[in-house]
Amino acid sequence: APTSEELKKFKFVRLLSEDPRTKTAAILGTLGFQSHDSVSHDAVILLEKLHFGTDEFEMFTHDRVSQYNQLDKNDVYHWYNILLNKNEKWPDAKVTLIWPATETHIKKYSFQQRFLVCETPEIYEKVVKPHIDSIPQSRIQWVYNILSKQSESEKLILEVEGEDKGFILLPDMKWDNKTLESLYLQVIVHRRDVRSLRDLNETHLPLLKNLRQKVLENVPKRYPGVGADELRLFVHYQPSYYHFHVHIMHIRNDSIAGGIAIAKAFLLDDIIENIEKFAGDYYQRCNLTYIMGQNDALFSKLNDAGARVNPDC
Ligand code: M7G
Repeated sequence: APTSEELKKFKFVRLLSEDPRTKTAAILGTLGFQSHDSVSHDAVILLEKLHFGTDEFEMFTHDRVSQYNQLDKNDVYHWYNILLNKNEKWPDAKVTLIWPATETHIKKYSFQQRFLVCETPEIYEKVVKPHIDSIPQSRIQWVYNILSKQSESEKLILEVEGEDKGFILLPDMKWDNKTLESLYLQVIVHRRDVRSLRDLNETHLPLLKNLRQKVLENVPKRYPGVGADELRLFVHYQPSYYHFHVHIMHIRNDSIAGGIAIAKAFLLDDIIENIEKFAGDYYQRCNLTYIMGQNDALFSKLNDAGARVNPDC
């Protein structure tokens, strides 16, 4: 990984997107330095202003605040901008660097218009499946690194071994690993043959039920104060990565823009029930309606196939 000094060589190119509500932004730049190959590669930086740590709220009685700049006052109301003293314990912002970044990364994090599409089983077979087949395996190298414990192994929360029912539970890259209210974990399954929600059938019920039970049992133990009934377990359709994984998020974390939105997030409990109670091949037979950004390579293919939602579909 690049060192702090090397990271400072990042050259700003342009802002890709920003969200004042979540205090996040995605920035495109270039980065290159001698200890690597000296060539500048595209780099995407995801920037997030961090929440205060629980031990930080006493700042007003300590010397954490270095300066108050009064903005205005009205009756008993006084407002200020403040400058905080620096301290490694209380970082200001979190940076996720994607480097070297591909065109797909740049498109994913760029502002884009989104539309609803309705995917029938026929459209899945004709358009979506060939699209998934065309994605190089290298795009999910990070998943294989986790499963083989080459990366992030010190952060594993739980591993259940086994080809069929096995999985790994670990913190999501988006979590600050600290703020319980924004807890965000991932389950990544060991088996490599389930690419998305569309592939799930009754043979996967033992896997789905086991992982649901183990997650709800273990997460509250690991993070006291978080209840099993405060965890949202869901999968994305379409996902960005076609290796089956389940998102686990605290229900008060609704700041991940779009990530928990209806027509993107499908509740694990609903998935289990649909397969168990209604049909083993429910997800091979149903229509799936979801939101898709127009920068996504799949979007133009779905558009050509007439999958955009319209009054007659
Ligand atoms: P997704 O639904 O396929 O895509 O979820 P999304 O990014 O559009 O939500 C993939 C999830 O894996 C996201 O929540 C990512 O934050 C998370 N993630 C992605 N990468 C590359 C990593 C990684 O390298 N490590 C970890 N721990 N999580 C990651």
